[in-house]
Amino acid sequence: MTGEPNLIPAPRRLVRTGGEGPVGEVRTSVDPALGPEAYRLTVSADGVEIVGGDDAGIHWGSQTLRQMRGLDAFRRAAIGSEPVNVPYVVVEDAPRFAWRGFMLDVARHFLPKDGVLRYIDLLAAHKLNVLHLHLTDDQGWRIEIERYPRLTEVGAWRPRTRMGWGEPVMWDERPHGGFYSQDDLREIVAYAAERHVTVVPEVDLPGHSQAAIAAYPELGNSDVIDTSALGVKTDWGINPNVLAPTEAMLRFYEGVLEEVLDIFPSRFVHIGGDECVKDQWRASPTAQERIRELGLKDENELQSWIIRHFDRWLAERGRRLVGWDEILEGGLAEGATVTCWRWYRGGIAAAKAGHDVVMCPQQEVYLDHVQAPGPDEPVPFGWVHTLEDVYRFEPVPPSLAGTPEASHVIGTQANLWTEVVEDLGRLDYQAFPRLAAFAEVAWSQLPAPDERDFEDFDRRMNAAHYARLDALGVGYRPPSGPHP
Ligand code: TNX
Repeated sequence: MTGEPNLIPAPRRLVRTGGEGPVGEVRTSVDPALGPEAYRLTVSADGVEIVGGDDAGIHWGSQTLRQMRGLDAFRRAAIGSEPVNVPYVVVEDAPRFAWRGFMLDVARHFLPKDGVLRYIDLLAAHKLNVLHLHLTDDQGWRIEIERYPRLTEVGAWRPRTRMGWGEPVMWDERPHGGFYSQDDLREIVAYAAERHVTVVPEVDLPGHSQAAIAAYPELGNSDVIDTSALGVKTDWGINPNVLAPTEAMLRFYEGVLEEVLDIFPSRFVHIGGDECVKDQWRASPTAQERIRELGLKDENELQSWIIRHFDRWLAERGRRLVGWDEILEGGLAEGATVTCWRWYRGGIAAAKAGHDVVMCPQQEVYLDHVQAPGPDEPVPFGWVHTLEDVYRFEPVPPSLAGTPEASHVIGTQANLWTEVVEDLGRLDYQAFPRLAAFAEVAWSQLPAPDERDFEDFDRRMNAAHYARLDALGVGYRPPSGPHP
């Protein structure tokens, strides 16, 4: 007997029709009536058939079948010699959200291309379909821009790195760096597309830009500080060294974005917008002059002026701007979509104003945060988000649920910042198993948080899914807790 399929994420409907048989050739077809990304998987004595609402639907159906085929379907090389039987079933399935994302910060710690490709495989295996790549930050610039070579010659490298966030302050005294060539990124985009994953690039501005300023000091507020003395940042936190709000800066970033658009076909392009400290703009005669010239009220409106510029610029090129929820301050740009990270508030306001929103609150789905209370987690950072907490995360807050504006919540995303995630081992440990719970939240139609059957999810994890992650070679946090 093959037992229960124990699928993750849980499908809408699964009926066992009795019996089981080997998987031969899989017949596939498209029936648009099923809807985007939906599929119907039928396994019977007649063989296996997957009907998708589109090609993505067929792909997600094949991921479900893969789970039913057993562990060899997750290994790099099969070790079983017996053909496995799969149970006869009819599975009908469709995603709850169109944007089921994972944000990976490759700026704080660079993740070489192979690691990114591996994560694309892991996302696809969990029916997640957006990889948001955070490509630039104070601590590193990771995307080759041909017209501005110093961005990676200078901005991709730092001499040492602060270890952890807390006291005592410690440094690893090791050079760190790296970047993706444009060919690397094209390969990543194509690999993702084959797996129905869209790569959404992020170039963070006007805050979180010190690596760019280190490369091109004229981008910073040189009338306030000596920007030529700034290096790539080696420690963490909110940083006062931000871009100067000048026409020259806008032209520079248009040049950057032109190359970004050429590499990434994604409709959505993320321009950051988070945590831009306005102190230098307050002190800068150039910035103050700009505020007067443009007839703006304050520095928030000045940030908004920058974001609106790129909103229009992207729209003219058939793309849509995405930004963190700080872009609401000073007025939300007309076409903007918001990734809401500071609880739900900005997302609710944006949805009520008719903007699309991706919910990724820091209080719920920040996978850099610890996953258990107590002193034993290897990287003691952030609030506690246990596996159960993530399983009970609800992307649509009560004040939007049931209203027409709820349809503006186009999706949800788990974010993994990498200040304290320095290699693939740590990345796996922080991401899994929580990303499996998140995938179920993003895909499945789950009841309200309090009514969710976490025990059932946990049972499916223990009965089947941890073994799949083992077969995939994922170094997840063991359910028994970290190694001493
Ligand atoms: C806040 S979330 C940030 C990041 C940090 C993260 C650490 C967001 C848009 N900004 O720069 O890495 O907290 O959890």
